[in-house]
Amino acid sequence: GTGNTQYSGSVTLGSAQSGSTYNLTDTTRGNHRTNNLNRGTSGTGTLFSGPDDVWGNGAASNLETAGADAHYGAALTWDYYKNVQGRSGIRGDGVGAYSRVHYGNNYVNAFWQDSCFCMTYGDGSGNAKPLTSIDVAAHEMTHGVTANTAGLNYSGESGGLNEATSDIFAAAVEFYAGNAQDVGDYLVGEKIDINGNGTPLRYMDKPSKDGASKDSWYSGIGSIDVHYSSGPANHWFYLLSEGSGTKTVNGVSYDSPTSDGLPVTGIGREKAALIWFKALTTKFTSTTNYAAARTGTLAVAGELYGTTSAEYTAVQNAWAGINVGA
Ligand code: ASN
Ligand code: ZN
Repeated sequence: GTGNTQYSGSVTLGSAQSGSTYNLTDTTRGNHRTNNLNRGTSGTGTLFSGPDDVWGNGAASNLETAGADAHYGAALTWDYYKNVQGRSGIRGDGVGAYSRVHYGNNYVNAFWQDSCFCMTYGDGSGNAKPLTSIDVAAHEMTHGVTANTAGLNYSGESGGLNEATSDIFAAAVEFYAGNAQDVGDYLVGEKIDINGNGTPLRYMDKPSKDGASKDSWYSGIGSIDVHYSSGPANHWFYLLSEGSGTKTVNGVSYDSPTSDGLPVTGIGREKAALIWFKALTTKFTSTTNYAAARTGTLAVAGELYGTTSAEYTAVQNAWAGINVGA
């Protein structure tokens, strides 16, 4: 079908036909479905369906539009994990999850739940637009991947690493999508305008730009909110991908410092994401902290590229750049 999304323009959506009715079930992606909660806050909602295979009109006032965005974000995330990381679905078993849109009234958040194997999106409120952008969808679905792999506990340092994992793959999926209207960047939630002044929810090149996230590790970082203790790991991913200092990518300017003042040479976001995914799925556990994440990613870099490689050195230097040392 065709989705007329709010954030990503006109896109192709996976749908199913039964008789003269079409519905938002993506048969090529584990039957991932998108449901309408119609402002409710419980239950599975109602599968989007209708007489034609066109979904939404690009405006938030059309109830199908959020469904089109959420369905598209889920499809991109599915494709990213399958085609880039070799993982079929959130559990790796080829089975799709489902999305619920139009959760509650003026709800300014989105969330993943293991209990329903589903993700849920609010419509936003005031300046904040519906939470259905590509990066938010990838962030939430990645919570499902993390829960089904490392199982990083959602508190303390492991909680920050859990959040960072969702931000890292949110960026990776957004770049992978190559969508002209929602281009890849190292910002999280830039389309939502949650602050009403055009700024994103989070910055990966210099997380402290949001006023609360930390750029570097310090003892005690495990006591702050996991959406802020994610900062150093997001920063590590940026440094490893693009290197320190100033850079413009897809028209967005970045300026990434290091805590030790030493430069980091980037290895590209594709290799950085491969290293993080392999560490997440083969090294990390529920209690992995920053020091253990360093050890795990170095082990993976050694396995993938060798311990004398530029990639291995870059992983080392990126950790040093966020104050996680030997
Ligand atoms: N949107 C938030 C997140 O995915 C919801 C939460 O705090 N868990 O991190
Ligand atoms: Zn999250």
